[in-house]
Amino acid sequence: MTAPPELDAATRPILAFDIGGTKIAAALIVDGAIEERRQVATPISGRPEDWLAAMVDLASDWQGRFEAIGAAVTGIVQDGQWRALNPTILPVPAGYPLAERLQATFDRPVRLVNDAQAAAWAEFDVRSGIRSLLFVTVSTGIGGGLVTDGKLVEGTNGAAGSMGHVLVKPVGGRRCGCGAIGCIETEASGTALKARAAETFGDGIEAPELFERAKTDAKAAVLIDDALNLLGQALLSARRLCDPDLIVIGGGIGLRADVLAELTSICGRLAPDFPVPIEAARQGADAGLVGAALLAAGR
Ligand code: BMX
Ligand code: ZN
Repeated sequence: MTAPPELDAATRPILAFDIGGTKIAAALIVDGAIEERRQVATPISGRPEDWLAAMVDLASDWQGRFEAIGAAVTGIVQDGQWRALNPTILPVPAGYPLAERLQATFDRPVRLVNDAQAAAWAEFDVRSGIRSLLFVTVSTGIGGGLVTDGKLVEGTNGAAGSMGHVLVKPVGGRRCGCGAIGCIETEASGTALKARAAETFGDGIEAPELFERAKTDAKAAVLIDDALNLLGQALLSARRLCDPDLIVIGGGIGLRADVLAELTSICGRLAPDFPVPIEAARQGADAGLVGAALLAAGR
């Protein structure tokens, strides 16, 4: 009998996770394609053990069907350790050994990466003819990832591309959970829009409802306009710094057609010198999962 051929690294089935401020998603992924997918709301206890338990539960039907684990996480990853840049997005204890815990739990090799960096890698992989890309997610928080000369840039501290903490209102802005004043994340993320809506209309208005209101309510429209203008400026600063072939926008808010159109128009207006295309993430909300799987498969 001949032994089965060794699986090519790219075609190894991978168990992928995406741990965000709002949801934890899990998927079985082969060669960048999602075969099965599940998700739950991120437990709000703030205890990593509860997030880990949710991950075990999500993957319970897939025992023995994966060769490695890729996890895209909100926050910063350095040497397999995980921490928050902004603990109000997810209160990750500093230096949490997530890679070691996942390895001990699932008995498979683990690759950890920031969620937006993972998404940047997936969006780069799915396209041909480009060498660089800036990915920006506008979601619970605002994250970013950079691919330069065909390589994912993780940074000395795992924090490369941390778009959410580009300063847009250092004077008169809000204090961000990262400690600085006036980060774009405190002005234009889903969390920020909810907070700004609460200041004007009272509690309980989530970002999607604020966008709906803005169609008929001038005060809501001003809030949205201000947030998108600041976001456009942050995007332009990042674009100036990196000069990528392409900018890709993802996240629940970033994937809205009206948001993408507005950002394109702001960048075009403020920097007409050379156009950089801005596109929606082709892998939509799954870019982080796919990117983590590709990296875990060594691609
Ligand atoms: C925050 C930061 C980033 C993350 C971004 C988007 C934390 C916990 N997260 O800026 O690392 O990429 O939010 O995160 O500090 P998401 O949860 O909104 O996808
Ligand atoms: Zn910040």
